[in-house]
Amino acid sequence: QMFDGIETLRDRVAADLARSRARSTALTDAVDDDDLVKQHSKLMSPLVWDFAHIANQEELWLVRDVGGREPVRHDIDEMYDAFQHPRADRPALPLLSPVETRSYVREVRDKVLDVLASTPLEGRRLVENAFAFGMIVQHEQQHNETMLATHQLRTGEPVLHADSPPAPPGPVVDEEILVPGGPFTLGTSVEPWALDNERPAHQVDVPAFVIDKYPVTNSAYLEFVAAGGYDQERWWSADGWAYRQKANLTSPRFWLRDGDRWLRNGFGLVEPLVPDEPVVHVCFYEAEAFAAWAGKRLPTEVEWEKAARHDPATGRSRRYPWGDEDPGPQHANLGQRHLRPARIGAYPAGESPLGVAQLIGDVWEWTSSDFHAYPGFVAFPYREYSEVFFGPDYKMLRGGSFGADASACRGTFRNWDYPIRRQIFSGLRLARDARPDESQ
Ligand code: AVJ
Ligand code: FE
Repeated sequence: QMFDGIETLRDRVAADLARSRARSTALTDAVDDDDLVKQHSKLMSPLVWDFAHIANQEELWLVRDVGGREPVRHDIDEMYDAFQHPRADRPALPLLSPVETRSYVREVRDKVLDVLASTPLEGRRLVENAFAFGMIVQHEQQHNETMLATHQLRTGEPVLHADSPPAPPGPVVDEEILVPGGPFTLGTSVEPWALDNERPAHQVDVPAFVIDKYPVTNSAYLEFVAAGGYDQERWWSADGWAYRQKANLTSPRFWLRDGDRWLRNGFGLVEPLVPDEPVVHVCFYEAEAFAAWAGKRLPTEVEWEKAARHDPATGRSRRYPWGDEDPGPQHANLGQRHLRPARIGAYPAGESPLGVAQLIGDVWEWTSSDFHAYPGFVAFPYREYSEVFFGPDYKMLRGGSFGADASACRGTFRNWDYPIRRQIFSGLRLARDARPDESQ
């Protein structure tokens, strides 16, 4: 359905592998060796751990499993197993040095390219084998986004550089959009690289609701801060208020107060807050409190996906808000092309049929939903990818950020994190129930 032929598939996998590796290399070459092995925050791994973990997963899934080859470094599997060592403990491990890591990463990749050239990608093995490569590309890109968040936490002079995102091409009118009630196809059974938790496609009935055209901006969020929202318990859930007190939250992470104005630190560059840029680095509890203060609520995960994928003209769910075409630079701010979210209105070509904008890219959007399996879920290729995280501990985020790569972001893609996390590139969009007079 999606590949024109086997050689196109092989070329596409090779190109995606090269692209994710160029990004890992750039993120690790940007800093010196001390910086690579150091822990910039207890929330994150040293960058050198992520890099070797990327190669170790690639070795496990592609060299050993798909390729049936001998292990490259069986002895380090345990050290780079995320389930064996929490992030806070990783700097104390006898990690491979930066030099050893780079040579391990290269050795694994050489074998992977050899496996790719000789692996059957036809008939019954296409799905399994191609998926393993796609999963590994997405895995590297997801860790690249995590490494980008580590960069945001490091102190010192800026080391990453990128062009500014596009400006809105015309006047921007923020508005609410009614999403009519009725059936919608959630998830996918055909998207080739969709992970287990996005499957299978199934119909859900979604009552009419209203969602904002754009994500919440810095200026809107600043009104909440200025109105004393962080000191007014009534906007916060019980857990949210307890965390706000414990962590002494007073504004989004990386905001700095300078007299009567606010600045923001983005990758070491301190500058005035851009009013019409989506707010980023808020945790779920802050998102929830802001929504309550604004007289609205967060969308559920299902509502978010319906706003993003539902085409009322055909009743069909699209791959992306703009259609079935893979994301291009005209559609969305993805892939670390820019080091910040784009101002609202910057991507009219990325709007959904109902006119909801910037759902993909810019900032991950918190939803009110916990992480649950879709009916008919089958863990694949391993329980530890999703299944062990199901339950009430995690909240779902949708849509990807400027740091998410297109290969690891689609209309069906589901991300999750603890409700206290704010070092990720997370923002929000507001929703509300439709009034009876609206939903006719
Ligand atoms: C889907 C982003 C929550 O980073 O923990 C990386 C992705 N899984 N390695 C994570 C992942 C295994 C995962 N998230
Ligand atoms: Fe991982």
